[in-house]
Amino acid sequence: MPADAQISNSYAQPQGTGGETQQVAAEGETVLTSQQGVPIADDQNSLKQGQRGPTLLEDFHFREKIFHFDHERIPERVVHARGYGAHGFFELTDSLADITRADIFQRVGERTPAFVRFSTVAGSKGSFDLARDVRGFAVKLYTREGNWDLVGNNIPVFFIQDAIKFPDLIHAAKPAPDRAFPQAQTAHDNFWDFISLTPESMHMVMWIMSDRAIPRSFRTMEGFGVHTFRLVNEAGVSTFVKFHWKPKQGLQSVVWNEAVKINGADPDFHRRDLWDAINGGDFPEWELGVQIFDQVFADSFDFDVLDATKIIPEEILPVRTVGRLVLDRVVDNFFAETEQVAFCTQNIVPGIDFTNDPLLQGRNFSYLDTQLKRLGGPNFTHIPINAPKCPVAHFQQDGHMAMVNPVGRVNYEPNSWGPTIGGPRTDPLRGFGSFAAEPEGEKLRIRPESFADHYSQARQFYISQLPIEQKHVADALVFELSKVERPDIRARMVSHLRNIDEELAAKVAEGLGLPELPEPAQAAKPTRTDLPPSDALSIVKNGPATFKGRKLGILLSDGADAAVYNALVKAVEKAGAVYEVIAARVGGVTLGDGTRVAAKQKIDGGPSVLYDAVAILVSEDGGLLLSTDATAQDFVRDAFRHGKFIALSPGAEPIFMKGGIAEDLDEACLKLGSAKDAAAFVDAIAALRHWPRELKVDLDAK
Ligand code: HDE
Repeated sequence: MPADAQISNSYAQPQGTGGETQQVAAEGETVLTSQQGVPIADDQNSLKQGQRGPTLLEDFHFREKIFHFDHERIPERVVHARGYGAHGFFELTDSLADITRADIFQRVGERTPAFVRFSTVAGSKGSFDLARDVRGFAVKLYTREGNWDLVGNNIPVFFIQDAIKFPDLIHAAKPAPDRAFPQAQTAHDNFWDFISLTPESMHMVMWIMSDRAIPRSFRTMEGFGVHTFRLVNEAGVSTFVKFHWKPKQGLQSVVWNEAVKINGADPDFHRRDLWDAINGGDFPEWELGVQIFDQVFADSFDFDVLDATKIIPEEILPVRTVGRLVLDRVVDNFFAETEQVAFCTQNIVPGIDFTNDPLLQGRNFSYLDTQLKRLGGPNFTHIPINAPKCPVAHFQQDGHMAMVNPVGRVNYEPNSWGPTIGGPRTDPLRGFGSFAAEPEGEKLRIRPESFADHYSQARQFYISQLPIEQKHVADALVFELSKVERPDIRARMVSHLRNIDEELAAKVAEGLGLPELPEPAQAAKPTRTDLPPSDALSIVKNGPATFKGRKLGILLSDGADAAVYNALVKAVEKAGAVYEVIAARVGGVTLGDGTRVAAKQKIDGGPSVLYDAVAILVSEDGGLLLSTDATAQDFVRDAFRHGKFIALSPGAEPIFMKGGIAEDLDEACLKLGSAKDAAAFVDAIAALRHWPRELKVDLDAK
C-alpha cells in the first residue's frame, strides 16, 4: 500500500466537543510536542476562557506555534531566488595531478559528494520555471580538503565585465520599482534600456535570445564556470582553466510559444522533471570538462581571458573530460537543503585559485555577504548542507545559532598549551596558499583596452547557429522588443544588432515594423567577421541521439486498440523513456480488450506542451467524442505547431479536422495502426522535432 494511502486512512473519529478531528497517538506512536519537548494534548483548540472565548495569552503552545510560523521565511536570494537542488557525486575519470594539487583531481575513480542547485535568475521564489532567463548551475563539492563551490550558469558568458555594474543589471531586469511588474521576464523597457546602453552585453544577449534560455530540462543543459580560474600544482605552477559541464542527456530546449504555455500548465515543469527523473532511477549525469591553457596561449587572443563576456571556442581549445557528475538523490527537505544551501565563489580549495577577472573578484565579496543576510548570522556553515564533510578545526566561535564551538579552554593561537589541548595548528605545506601572481600598474578605475571588443563573439555565436536557431534568436528579439514601449530603445537595440549581423538586424527591424534601419551603434572596436562558426554553440547540433529520458504523452480513449497501446508502452520503456496517459477523465479508459488503464492527466491538465512527443490512440467513437473538446483540439494543434512528432491512430482524424490541421499533416505525423507502427514511431521520435514545419506555421517565417 502506498505510504500516503496509509496516512489518509488514519483519520481519527471526531473527538473534540465541537466535532473537530482529534488525532490521538496510540501506544508506541510518536507524540506531538512543543519545541521544548512538552507533550501536547490538544492541537485543535486554543485555550479559552469559557466555551466561546476570549483566547488566553497564557496559551504557550498556541503562541509558540504562531510565533514560529510567522518566522518561517528567510529573505529570498536577490537573484537566483527560484531554484531546485539535488544530491549526487563527482567521480574523477582522468587525473589532473600534474597540473593541480586539488585533492578532488588526484585519484581516478574516487567519488566526492556533491550538491547542485539549478535556478532561474530574475524571477522571485514563486515564479514559473520556463521564464526566458539564464539558469544557475551551482555545484558544491564536499572535497577532502574543504568545500569547493563552482557557482556557474548554463551560459558561458555574462552580461557585464565588472561587478560594479551588477546591481544596475539586476535592477533593470527585475520588476520596475514603482509598478512591481513584470515578473520573471526581461521583455520590458528597463531591461532593454540598460542593455542597449551596455554594448559589452551583446554576446550574452545572443545567448539569452537563443533557446539556451528556455531549456527543456535542467538535465538537458550545459553548465559553465564562466570565469577563467587557475589550477596550481605541487610546484606552485599555475595553469589557466575554464570549467564545462556537458549533459550526457544531450542538449535540448523548448520553443517559445511552448514555454509560455508550459508556465501556465505546469509552473514547476523543471523541478518536477528533475524530481521524477531521480526518483525514477534515471540519474542525470554531466561530464566535467576543462579547457586548460597558459599565459602564452592567452596572449594569442585579441580579447582578454579575464573578460567574462568571452569564450574560448572548443574548436580552438578542446574540452578535456576529467570526470562525471551524477545526481542520484533528491532532498529530504527543500528548505533545509535547497533553500539554505549557501554557495560562495570564494569557497575554493588548495590547488584552485582565482584570476583577476573583475567580475569574479566582485563575486568573492558578494556571496559571503549575502549569506549573512539570508541565513541570519555567521554560522551558516554549521547547517548540514553547508558543512564540509572533512575535518574542521579553528578558533572561530559564538554568534547566532552557534552549533560547533571550540572545545576546551583554548580559543586563540599562538598558544603554549601543547598539541592536545592547544587546538589546531597551521600546515604551511598542505594548507591553502594563493598563487603568487604579480600585480601590475597603477591604481585606476578603468576598463582595459583588451576588454573593448563587444561584437565579434556575438557574431560568432549567431553564425554558429542552424537557420532554425537563428530564426529563434530573431523571433525572441522581436518578441522582447515588442514589449518595450519606447521606440527609441527598440531602435537603439537594432543599432547594436547591425554590428553583429546585418541580416539579423534587418529581420528584427522588420519584425518590429521600424520605419527605417538605425545607424550602427558606435563600436569601440570593429566587429571581426573572420571568426569561424563553432558547432559546439548550437543546441540542435548537440542534441540527443535517442528518446531516452524523454516523455511521451499518450492521449487515450475508451475502446482504443490494446495491442497498439501495449506495444507503444513497451517501446517507450525499451527506449529508456517515460510516458503519461491523458484521457477525458482521470479515472482512465477501458481499452478495446476490456483492460482498464488509469490516466495520469485529465486532458484539461495535460496539454501536449508537457511532452516531447505525443500519440493519439483513440477508437472511432473516442476520436469523435474528443474532437468536440477544445482542449483536445489544442492538444493536437499545439503539438503540431511546436514541431513535435505525432502518432495518430485511424480514429484520431476528427480531432485533427476540428483542430484545423488535418490537411497539413507531414512526415513527422506517423500512423499508429499496429504494434509495428508503435515501435517505428518510438524510433522516429529520437529526432525530437520536425523543424521544417515551423516555417509553415509562423507568420515571422514568411
Ligand atoms: Fe551570482 N549571485 N553574482 N552570478 N549567482 C548570487 O548569491 C553576484 C554571477 C550565480 O543556487 C547571490 O547566494 C554578483 C555570474 C548563481 O544559491 C549574490 C555578480 C554567475 C547563483 C550574487 C554575480 C553567477 C548566484 C544571490 C556580478 C555565473 C545562485 C544569492 C559580479 C558564473 C546560487 C546568493 C544558488 C547567486 C552576486 C554574477 C551565478 C547576490 C555581485 C557571472 C548560480 O551574492
